[in-house]
Amino acid sequence: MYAQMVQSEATQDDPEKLAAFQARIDAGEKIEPKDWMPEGYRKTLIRQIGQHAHSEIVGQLPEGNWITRAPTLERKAILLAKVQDEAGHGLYLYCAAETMGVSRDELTEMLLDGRMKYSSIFNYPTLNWADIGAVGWLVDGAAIMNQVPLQRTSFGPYSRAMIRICKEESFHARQGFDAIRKMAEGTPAQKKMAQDAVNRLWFPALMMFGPSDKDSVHSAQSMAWKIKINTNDELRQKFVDQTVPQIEFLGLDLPDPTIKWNEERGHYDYSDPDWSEFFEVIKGNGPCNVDRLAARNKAWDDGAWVRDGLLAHAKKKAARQHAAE
Ligand code: BYC
Repeated sequence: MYAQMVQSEATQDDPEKLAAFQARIDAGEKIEPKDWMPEGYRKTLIRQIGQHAHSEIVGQLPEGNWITRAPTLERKAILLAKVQDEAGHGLYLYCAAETMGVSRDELTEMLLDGRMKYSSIFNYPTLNWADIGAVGWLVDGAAIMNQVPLQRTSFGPYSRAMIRICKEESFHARQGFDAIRKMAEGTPAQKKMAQDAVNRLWFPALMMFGPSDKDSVHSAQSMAWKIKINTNDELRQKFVDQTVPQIEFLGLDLPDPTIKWNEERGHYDYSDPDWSEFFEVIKGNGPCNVDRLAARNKAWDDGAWVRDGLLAHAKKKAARQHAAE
């Protein structure tokens, strides 16, 4: 049932109820879990919040890989805290999705068997320490650009989760910028590593905002429902405008030679990522898709005894309480 739920917004709802619902959205009201909502609204939120939760969880893998190899104790403590925060973000988001009537186990199963997606960015490898700085700065920076407007999303539990998440994401982006700045100001070899990380992660970071507006299937309906506040291209442009001066501040070369300030538009011109690569990555054919899903499947299987034990304990406790009543 939920497999179908994450596929399409198209449903048949009572036109009067639909109109009243849209009026609430247009008036800026928050929709809460027990309120009436179109099935398409519910499906879209389960798809988006679920995908977002999975991204937070899978996003721990490329960074977690570097905890044991952080260059100093301070960097290790910071990275450890960041990776733990991502787990917490996943949990807030799974809880928000659960209010829509889908369980966390169902969502997890859909991730594990490939029916649900997670952000394309996490299918790229983190090859060295400079990549960890670049991930914090560019990837969390892109995530913040997307997530700050989502604090105003129309669904109450999602909006409230985003408020907490955004506070922590700001710290994540700052620690990433600080790590990459240290490398950019370091030895020629360190500066070269920083440049290489920016060159490799720039276009994958741009892909995080989704396909261009002309190819985005869900944007129009999601914006009408105020699930999304901005289009994919609007946010991508904001990210470019914010990040180019930061690259220049670091004394690094721009990763895309076509980047140029456009006086007339008041924005930087830039090149789009290779969209055929993006669509391959989200189909499962990126550099790390197989490894990421294998790691999540292994973690799920290895944790089965813990879940079984907890469930057995809860059942026993409930039976004891029942007998005492
Ligand atoms: N990766 O019609 P569209 C983070 C899919 S950061 C994979 O524009 P929509 C973190 C899309 O799902 C990342 N798939 O879709 C940071 C749809 O396919 P389905 C998490 C993508 O939903 C640091 C199809 O392409 N953030 O967690 O209107 C450390 C057509 O796209 C991507 C969020 O998830 C992509 N990049 O807009 C740790 C933010 N882009 O579902 C963790 C919330 C598109 O029909 N999500 N697709 O099969 C959103 O804002 C929106 O879902 C998107 C896409 C902007 C991503």
